[in-house]
Amino acid sequence: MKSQICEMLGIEYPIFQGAMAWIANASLAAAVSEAGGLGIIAGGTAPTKLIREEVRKAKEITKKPIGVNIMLLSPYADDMARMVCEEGVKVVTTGAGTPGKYMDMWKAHDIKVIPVVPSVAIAKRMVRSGADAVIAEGTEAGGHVGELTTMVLVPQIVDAVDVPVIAAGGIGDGRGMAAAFMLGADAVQVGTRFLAAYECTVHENYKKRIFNAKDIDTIVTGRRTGHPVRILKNKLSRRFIELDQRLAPLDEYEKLGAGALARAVIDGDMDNGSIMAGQIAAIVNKEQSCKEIILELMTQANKLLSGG
Ligand code: TUI
Repeated sequence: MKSQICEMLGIEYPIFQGAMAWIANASLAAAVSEAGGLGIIAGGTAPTKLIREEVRKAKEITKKPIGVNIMLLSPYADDMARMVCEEGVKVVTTGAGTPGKYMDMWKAHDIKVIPVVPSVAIAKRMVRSGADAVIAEGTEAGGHVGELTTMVLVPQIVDAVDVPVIAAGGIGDGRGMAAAFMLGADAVQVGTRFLAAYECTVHENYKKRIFNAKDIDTIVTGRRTGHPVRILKNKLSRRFIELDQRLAPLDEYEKLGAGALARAVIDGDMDNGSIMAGQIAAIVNKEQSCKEIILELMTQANKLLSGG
């Protein structure tokens, strides 16, 4: 299953680790890259200095390629965009917006740019502005999501653009990976499954909630704000629903959401924290190393795709 994207990025397996804000740090990303996938450090809304340190730490752990994700809603996005050039990062993925204004700078630094896209129109726009590949992320994903499912989004984007397409959203094992390849994807991006990795430093309480999650345990909050976010149901998600029901002013969503992800990831607050997770959380049941996860996905997908 050596794909075009593996050649482009110099990786062994067509598996990206999803850029989970506050979670995907040097420990996780370096372990994924060392195991032959593409580890990605998530910029999230963290200050640039913190992420620069994570990039440097990761480079000490592995010599293999590592990506950085820039979340374009972050107040530090401009700074982060320069930092990846200064640190010699070779792969940048973006989320929650259009990175057009950074494209020339990144190209001048020989960076491969791979934006996450939630629709065909946005995918086409990204490719026109110079994207080397796109990540087609379905609404099954955790965190900030679009409307379309992976099943319908991936083949339509594959038909619409002439760059490699990485499928994301709802992929947690080799079956999902094989399905994504059948839809025309060149690689997959996996987030929630990597929460269960030994190398993932997310709070134990967060991991336990993932292990105990059932199929219907996630919900999309904040649709009214234009920034819908999929999280596990808890006290916080119920408070978001209350805001929807009384048509609360939009700044109340911002207040409720502020710092909520760090509360879950770092403090382990499973009531008032934002436990971002994809719909596939229910199949994630055991702790494994990144290497075990990647090899299991590859073995299972290869077997299915070869008719086994
Ligand atoms: O970015 C994500 N997922 C995320 S980011 C995040 S951090 C966060 N923290 C607090 C509040 C909100 C987010 C958690 N999860 N996924 C990639 C993604 N990108 N999903 C959807 C999009 C997207 C949406 C619109 C990409 C481009 C786009 O373009 C709109 C336009 O018109 O330019």
